[in-house]
Amino acid sequence: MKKVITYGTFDLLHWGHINILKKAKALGDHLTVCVSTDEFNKLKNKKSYYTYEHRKSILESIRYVDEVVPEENWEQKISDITKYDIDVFVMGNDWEGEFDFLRSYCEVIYLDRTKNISTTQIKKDLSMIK
Ligand code: C2G
Repeated sequence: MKKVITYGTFDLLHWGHINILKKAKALGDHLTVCVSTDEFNKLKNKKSYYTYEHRKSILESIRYVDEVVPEENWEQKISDITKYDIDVFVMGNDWEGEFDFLRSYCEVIYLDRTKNISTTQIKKDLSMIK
């Protein structure tokens, strides 16, 4: 069984997230999503609207997602690849090159981001509504 993993906050889930999850799953037979905890988001200078538990339950409802586990720090990726027996690591290409060090452990694939959608843009647009 070819296992794929991807990482992210996945806040205010949108079709850009769905696109990458769909494409990531298509690269194998099983997709693990490592979703950032609220504490780790602080390290990423991100404040998510939905809590970790809610973001996890939303991701678990997606047909392309087989397993959702916590991302608690920047250093866990190498051990995750062993722990979850991963064959393919996938990230959007805003991360192009950042995770090439993982190539000695598994395949590393960067996928094109979906244009014209982001959680930041959603928050900005919504803040304009009086
Ligand atoms: N994404 C995308 N298209 C968008 C928006 C996001 O393909 N329009 C992808 C990102 O490239 C990322 C994934 O969706 O691969 C999750 O996006 P975020 O939740 O913003 O993830 P990020 O904060 O970049 O966290 O250790 C890695 C980090 O946890 C990544």
